Amino acid sequence: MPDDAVASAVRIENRGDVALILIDNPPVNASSQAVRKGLVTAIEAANKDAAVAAIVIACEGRTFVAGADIREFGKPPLPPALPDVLTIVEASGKPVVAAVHGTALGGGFELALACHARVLDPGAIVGLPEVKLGLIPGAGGTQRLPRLIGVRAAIDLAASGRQVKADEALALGIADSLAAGDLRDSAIALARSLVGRPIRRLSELAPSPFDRAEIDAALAGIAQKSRGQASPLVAARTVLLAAELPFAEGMARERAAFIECLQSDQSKAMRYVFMAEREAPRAPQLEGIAPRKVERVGIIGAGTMGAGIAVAFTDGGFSVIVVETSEAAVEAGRKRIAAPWDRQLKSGRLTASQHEARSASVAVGSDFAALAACDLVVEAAFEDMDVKKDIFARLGAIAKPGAVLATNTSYLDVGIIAQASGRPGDVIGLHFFSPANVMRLVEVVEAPASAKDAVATGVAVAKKLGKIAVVCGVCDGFIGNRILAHWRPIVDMMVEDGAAPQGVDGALEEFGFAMGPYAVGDLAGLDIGWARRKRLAPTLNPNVRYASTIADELCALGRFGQKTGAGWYSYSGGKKALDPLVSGLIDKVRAQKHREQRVFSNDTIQRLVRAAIVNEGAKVLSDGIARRALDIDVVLISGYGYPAWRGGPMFEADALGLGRILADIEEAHAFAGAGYEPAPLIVSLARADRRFADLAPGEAAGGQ
Ligand code: 3H9
Repeated sequence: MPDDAVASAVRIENRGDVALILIDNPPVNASSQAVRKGLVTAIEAANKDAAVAAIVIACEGRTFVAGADIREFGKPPLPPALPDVLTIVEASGKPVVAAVHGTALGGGFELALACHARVLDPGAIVGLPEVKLGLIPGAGGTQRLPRLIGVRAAIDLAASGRQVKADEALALGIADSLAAGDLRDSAIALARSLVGRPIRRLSELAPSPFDRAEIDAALAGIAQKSRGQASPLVAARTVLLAAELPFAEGMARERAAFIECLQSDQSKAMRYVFMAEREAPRAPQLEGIAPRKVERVGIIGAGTMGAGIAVAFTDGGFSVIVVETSEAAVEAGRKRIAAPWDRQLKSGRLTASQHEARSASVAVGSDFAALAACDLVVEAAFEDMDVKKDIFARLGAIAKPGAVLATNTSYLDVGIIAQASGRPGDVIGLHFFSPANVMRLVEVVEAPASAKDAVATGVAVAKKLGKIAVVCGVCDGFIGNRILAHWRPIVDMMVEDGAAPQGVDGALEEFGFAMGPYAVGDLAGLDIGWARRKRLAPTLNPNVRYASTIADELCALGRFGQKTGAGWYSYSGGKKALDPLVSGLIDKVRAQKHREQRVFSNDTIQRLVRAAIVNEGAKVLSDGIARRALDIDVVLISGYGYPAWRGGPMFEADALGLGRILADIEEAHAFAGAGYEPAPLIVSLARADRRFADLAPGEAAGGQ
């Protein structure tokens, strides 16, 4: 490592008798090797300098150190190791104060904990997000934090990875103070005030006493909530060691556990997901394309989706106009849009003035012509082709030149909708997921005639909303719903052939999905799928097994899921329960269809579902609907609850070996019949011993 790289990453500016150590390692000041080396040099120099009485560590740019450098993981270790660097920081004979702005995460937060006091900018955030990378804090976080805020609170932070805002950090005792004015000035003043007083090193403190039964209950809760992910429980147990072992021994145990996690398949998968989420919006076909400017956004429809989209855009800082068809719908829409902000006001997540500002940024009315002033219009009307064609014909006529016109359809052909507008170059799909103000995924649909800069605008806008954009082509269901529509019937077939819906839910929750498909169906509303099945009924392939009879009969009884108090489960009093009516109905359909009954193990359910997902994923790739396997992984994880610790279906298939997945696909085909034939892409990759990740963007498309 050249000296000038170290010098540019960390420098000292003397402010009177205080040495201000400045870390400057864009974009997020990760603690890369140059930073680690520079910190050691700077701390040693400041300690040797007789003119220096105290030290402040601060960062240039947008944030304090946001963690260890993720790109260094998986490579041979580059000395000095961060824990050793932090030992040197903490051992400083002169008081060291951290001046924290932006996000002090992981190793960055651990650096702040190795300092003798912490001043936070009021907008700062701290946290230990290592578990989200399949890791645990590995630079003293598990041992210093419980000594500062107690074992229970430290377990909560280390096992959840949640971010803590400055106010809470102050209340927990993480921050000594919040900066009232200039952060560095505040930190310098605090550092001066510590001169001549005993230095408070967290490693020398003992954690305060705690209730062991409460901790045991917390550990049990973490194990259950992790759904197969290992690191949260490892993080929690390692924090607990702080109460049982001397600091040095705790540190050694933390290091060993960190390394074990680092080498685990789960961490490799989660680090891939971190990078894939950042790579997804960089669609190769959009390289160098500048998005159009968007300030004012129109939304057509204020139902559940439209209202959620309106909230998302308003929260994202856009000025929003929502158009409905009648005064009654306008009124209902206004209420729907205000509801999440009202809740946030009540819980203190929004101040009264923020609440007022949000409400003032969105206008709900019934004048379609108001959309003429918008730079982007998102249509979220009823999911019906004729309705959408009519809207786009009107929109095409009134929208200003250059405005991007987007449909939020989840299945319909965006190309046909685009043609109806008379200006198909301006039309894209923006497929939000429900609730749109919460879910992070947006599929940006590129129709055949969509202009590249219209698509780039969809991506840029999604980023501004804090969402993950994945660009995809037009087909029935795009990436996510197409894959869902493919694997979902398999579990219905299993239920017809002997599995119980709750058994399937249990198996897939054990696999790591947040909820099983039947519980999800009840939550989302079974009527949506029913309407789609009725729409597609005339085009059904008679050779493909139809396994939705039970669902159809539930819907015919008005059991649409939670919203009607009953679906696959019953929900009297809001509590999910098994319903004998459902098992009776299943028995009836099984008897009518004369299906031979068999037992489905959890393993069989999990393998066949994964095989169906990967198989359709391969077809999505070879049809050019997704250009890269990572797009499919990101969609399945962020939109459909595929466990992130598995890395997504395509990553997992690569990791397990496509030969093994192909065997599962063949088993799924033997079970489910026509429509489940192995994708030619998988067969050819498995034969050539290649992986999805080996494919260059778009290479799979048209290659069959
Ligand atoms: C750790 O600390 C382990 C220790 O306990 C023990 C060690 C021994 N490293 O997200 P963005 C890049 S584990 C390298 O788009 P934002 C990112 O890839 C770590 N690179 O910005 C992207 O690059 P590109 C614990 C990193 O403003 C660019 O920075 N820390 C790292 O939306 C911008 O990122 C974490 O897990 C990194 N650590 O969000 C924090 N972080 O443009 C992870 C970011 O080339 N980071 N990059 O694609 C974050 O949560 C967000 O990046 C942050 C900024 C909130 C900081």
